[in-house]
Amino acid sequence: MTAVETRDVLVVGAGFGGLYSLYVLREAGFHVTAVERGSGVGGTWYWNRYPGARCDVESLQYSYSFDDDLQQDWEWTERYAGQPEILKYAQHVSTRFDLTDLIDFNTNVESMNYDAEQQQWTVSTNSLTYKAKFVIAATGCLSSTNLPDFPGLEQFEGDTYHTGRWPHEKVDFAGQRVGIIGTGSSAVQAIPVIAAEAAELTVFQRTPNYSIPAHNKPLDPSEQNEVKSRYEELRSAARAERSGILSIFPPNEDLAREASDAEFEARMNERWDYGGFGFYRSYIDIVVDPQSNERVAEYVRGHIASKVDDPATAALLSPSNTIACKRPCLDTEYYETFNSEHVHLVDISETEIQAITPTGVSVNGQEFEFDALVFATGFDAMTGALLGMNITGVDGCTLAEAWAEGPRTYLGLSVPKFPNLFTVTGPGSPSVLTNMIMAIEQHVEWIRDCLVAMRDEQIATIEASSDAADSWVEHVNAIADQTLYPSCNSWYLGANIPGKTRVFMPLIGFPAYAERCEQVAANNYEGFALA
Ligand code: NA7
Repeated sequence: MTAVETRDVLVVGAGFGGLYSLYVLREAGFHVTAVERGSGVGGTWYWNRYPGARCDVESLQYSYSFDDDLQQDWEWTERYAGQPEILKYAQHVSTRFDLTDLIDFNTNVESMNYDAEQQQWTVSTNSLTYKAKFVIAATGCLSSTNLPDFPGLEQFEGDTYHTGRWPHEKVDFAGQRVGIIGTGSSAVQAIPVIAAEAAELTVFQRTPNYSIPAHNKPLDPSEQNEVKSRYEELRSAARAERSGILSIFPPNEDLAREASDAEFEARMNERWDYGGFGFYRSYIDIVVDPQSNERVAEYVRGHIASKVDDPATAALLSPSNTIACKRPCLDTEYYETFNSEHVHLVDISETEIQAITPTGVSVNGQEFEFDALVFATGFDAMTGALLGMNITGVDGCTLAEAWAEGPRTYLGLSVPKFPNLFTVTGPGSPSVLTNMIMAIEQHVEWIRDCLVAMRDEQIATIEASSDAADSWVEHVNAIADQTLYPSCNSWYLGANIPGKTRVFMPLIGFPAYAERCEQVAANNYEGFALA
C-alpha cells in the first residue's frame, strides 16, 4: 500500500513559485512540503537547458525582492542571465533558506481529489500519497511541452530533443546535420548557438517572428552596485509599471501614428540600439492602434532586410502579422545566422511537415536528412500543467470539465468547485505579461495572507464563486479586446495547440490587478465563499 503523508499545505512545483511558497508558509508556521517531478529545483530553468537559453527580463529585475540580503549578496554576471546562472540562483535560494529538505523530488502528481467531507485534498503521486488541507499549484506557465503529433515521429533513427526537455548532459552537435522545427523565442535563442556547432542546420519555419536585439553583455559592476543601492525604490517603481518591468526609457504618452518620420526613426533607432523590451515602450499605441503597430512592424522588417544578405531569405523571415501580439523575441545574431552557408531556411507556412521519416523530415515531397532533430515547438501554455494533474473538485467535477470552454478562474488564483486549491500565476492573472518573479511574489504573499487569515478566523475552506469567476474571465478578455493582442495565433490565446479553446489567458496590467487582489482580501475575500 502507498504510504500517506499529511500536510497543512502541499505545494506542487519547486520553481520560483514553489520555492517562495515553501519559504513564506514555513515562516508562517504551516507544515508544508513541495513535490517536484524534476530531480532538482528551478522549474522552467531546470528543464529549458537548450543551447542559448536565456531570460528576456534583465537579471537585476528577474530575481526575488523579498530578502534584501539575498538581493545584495547575489552577483549577476550578464545583463540577461543565461539558464545556467538562473538555475544556480534558484539552487542558491533553496540552500540559503533551507528549503531543499522540504521538497520531495522525482515526484510526479498523477491525480488530485478533493474530499468535501474531510475538507482536504488527496494528492497521488508516483511515490507517496499526500493529504493536505490546501494545495498550491506552482506548476509554471510554460512547463507542459507541446510536441506536435508529426506522422512517423517515432521512426526517426537519429537523436531528438525538445527545447523544453533538454538533456542535462551537453549535447554535441559538432559535425552533425541538425533540423530544428519552430521559430519562437526558444528557437530564436537556440538557432545561432546550434549553428555555431553543427555542420548543417535546417530551420523549418511555419510563421516568422519579430525579434529585437538583446544586446546582452557582461554586467558592469558599477551599474550593479547602483541598482543595489536603490533596490527598494526600483522594485516598487517596477510594481507600478503595467508590465512590472522597468526600462531606462520612461513611459510616455506619445502616439506612433502622430510622430514625424524623423522623430519616429530617431526614437526607434535609439531603442533598437539599446536592445530589449524597452523597444515596445517607444509609443503607447503600438499594441492598440493597427496603423501604429504596422509602422513599428515595418521598422523591424527594415532591419531584417538589412541584416539578411539573401533578399528571398529576408522576405521569408519577415513577419506580416501584428507585432508584439505574440510574445516578442529577443535575440543575439538570430537573423545574421541565416547568412551562413550551412544554415538553411525551409518555409512550411503553406506545406506543413508531411512526415518524420527514419532519416529526416519530409515536406511537400522533398526529403531532408538529419542526424538530430530539435523540436522548438513550445508549450501548452498556462493550462497544460494544471490539466495534466487530473484534478477533481467537489461533486466529482474535473478541471478538464470545468475548463471545457477555456480556463475559468477568479483572479487567476482560484477555480470554482476546487476549494482550497490556489494557482500561482494562473490563467487570468498578469503572469507571462509581467516579470514572472515579481508576479510570483505578489501571488504567493496573497495566498499566505489568506491562509493565515483563515487560520486566525478558524475558516476551513475557501472557494471562488461561479459568478466571480465569470465576471473575472469577462474582465480579462474585455481588457485584451481593447488591444491587438487577440489578433494573432499566440499561445496567450491557446491558439498554438490544436483543439484548445481560444481564451485570452493573461491579464494585461499588473498594478490594477495587485490593487484588486488587495481589495478582495480587505473586503473579507469578496467573490469567495468561506466556510
Ligand atoms: P513558441 O513561442 O510557442 O514557438 C513554437 C514554435 O514552434 C513556433 O514557431 C510555432 O509555429 C512552431 N510550431 C508549433 N507547432 C508546429 C507544427 N506542428 N509544425 C511546425 N511548426 C510548429 O514556443 P517557444 O518555446 O519558442 O517560446 C515559448 C516562450 O518561452 C516564449 O514566448 C518565452 O516567453 C519563453 P507557429 O508560430 O505556431 O506557426
